[in-house]
Amino acid sequence: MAKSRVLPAVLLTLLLAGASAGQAVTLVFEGEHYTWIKPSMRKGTDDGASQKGYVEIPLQRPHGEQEGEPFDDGSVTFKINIPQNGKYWLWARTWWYDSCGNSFFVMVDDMSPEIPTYITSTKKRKWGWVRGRQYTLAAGYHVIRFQNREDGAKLDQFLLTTAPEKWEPKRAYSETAQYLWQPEK
Ligand SMILES: [Ca+2]
Repeated sequence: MAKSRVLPAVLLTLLLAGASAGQAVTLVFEGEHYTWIKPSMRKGTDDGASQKGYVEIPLQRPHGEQEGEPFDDGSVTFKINIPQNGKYWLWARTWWYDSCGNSFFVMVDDMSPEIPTYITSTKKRKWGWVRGRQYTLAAGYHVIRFQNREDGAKLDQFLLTTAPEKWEPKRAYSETAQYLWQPEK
């Protein structure tokens, strides 16, 4: 009897795990493969970054040592094609200079919101993932912008995923360039 009870429980767990993994949609974009860029945002290279490329708000001299207004509105903007309706968590793979160089404004579709949201974390001077907000996105084209909030902030990749809130990215992932809008040639 014990055997027959255990087996269905294991099968059910496997089926549930398979179902949730199979349904999650994850889109991965390289920061340096932006659609549009506005200085002072610029490209950089680093062996620790996926495809050895990133974009950054370069350090200023003097570097801002206090929280204040950004010195410009440099940004990268991505036009992407969401394949299916869903609630997508935004994650960004970033490198921060210090606690006054550890954030980007993030705008989704509304490029001049009254209160823009931003991403930040305390992880400094190494590449790592930062979670942003969850967005409800309909299938079709959307624009996402990362904009200067503090100098010394770098963006390697970002991803959008319908995986559950508890899921965390662990490394850099292969780019899903098919979801990035391409201008007609
Ligand atoms: Ca990259």
